[in-house]
Amino acid sequence: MAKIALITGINGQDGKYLSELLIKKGYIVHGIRRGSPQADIKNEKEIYVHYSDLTDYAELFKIIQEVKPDEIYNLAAQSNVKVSFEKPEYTTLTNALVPLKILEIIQTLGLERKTRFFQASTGELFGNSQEVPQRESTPFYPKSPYAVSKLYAHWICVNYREAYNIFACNGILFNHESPIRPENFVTRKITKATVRIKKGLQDKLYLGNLNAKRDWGFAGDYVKAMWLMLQQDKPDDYIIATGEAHSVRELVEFAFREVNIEIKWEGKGLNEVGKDASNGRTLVEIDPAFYRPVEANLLVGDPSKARDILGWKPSISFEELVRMMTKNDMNLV
Ligand code: F7E
Repeated sequence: MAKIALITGINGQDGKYLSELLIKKGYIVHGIRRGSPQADIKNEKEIYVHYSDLTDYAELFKIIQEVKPDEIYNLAAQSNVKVSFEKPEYTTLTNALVPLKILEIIQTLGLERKTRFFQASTGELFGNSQEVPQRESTPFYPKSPYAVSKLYAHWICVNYREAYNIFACNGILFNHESPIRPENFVTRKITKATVRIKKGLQDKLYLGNLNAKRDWGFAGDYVKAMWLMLQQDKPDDYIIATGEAHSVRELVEFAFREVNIEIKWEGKGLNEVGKDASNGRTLVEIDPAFYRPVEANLLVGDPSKARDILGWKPSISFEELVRMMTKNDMNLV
């Protein structure tokens, strides 16, 4: 019999990649999203879409009671770190309490033996951590309301696993991107801007902290790890990352190179600019509006445990990822 999966955040980047993967594997896929039934999403015909706000407990209860999924993937979140400083309470309600509600519903409905639960945890939990690269054993030190909300989600998942024997797993996901990444994340903001600048549709790209280093992988690889975690004999938590760190500055250089522009940096701090090396035109400037009140400087994960136990490894390098995204934006613009 086909397995049944329920995905929250079905219309987000990861929801789209994961639903495609599960449909290929023969799953019956249900998804939850906000909005109204008139809105359209890719794959809609193959997915049973439930339109619901996840903060509505009664509705969430009814959906899980009706679907009785074999696997639940909690991918819905207020996932933007910068926005979490402006909307800390909303971020907490969505990111921390929704996984708690799902775990409570699994238990209340007596689905502990049937339903396996995946929680999209995050490399942001490590925030200010001094250990590089970060492992499953590295102490957490969250640096944003987003990361603090995800810390609660992470631990409630561990707690319900230990207390009630629920098959619950945290995927500690480092940054993962794709051509469908929204523009309020730095990768897509940069790839789209380089293409628009190249085509004369935009003058400059304004960015915040160029020195932050992140571990950027391909979302299509990361959803495979989510699925693998739920197929094991035992539930556990795994870091999903590439193991390679790059700065935002390098990301800018790589993306411009894809459109044959070499960037030369001049100045310091807020006055630093990125110029087209061939003609001296300023293409990148700093706008302090994109700075965060505090942030993690260097996040890079060690995916050895996922490699050894899940047999998972990333298939796409940083350079290939930037190329894939820039090429896609070239076709779109
Ligand atoms: O920022 C810097 C910014 O917003 C990356 C989410 O998926 O991954 C993501 O969180 C870096 C940061 O992602 C701009 O300060 C500079 O250092 O693309 P981002 P994020 O905050 O790392 C983690 C693992 C998650 O769990 C999250 O849900 O880029 N940066 N200038 C900028 N960032 C943005 N967005 N815009 C800028 O102009």
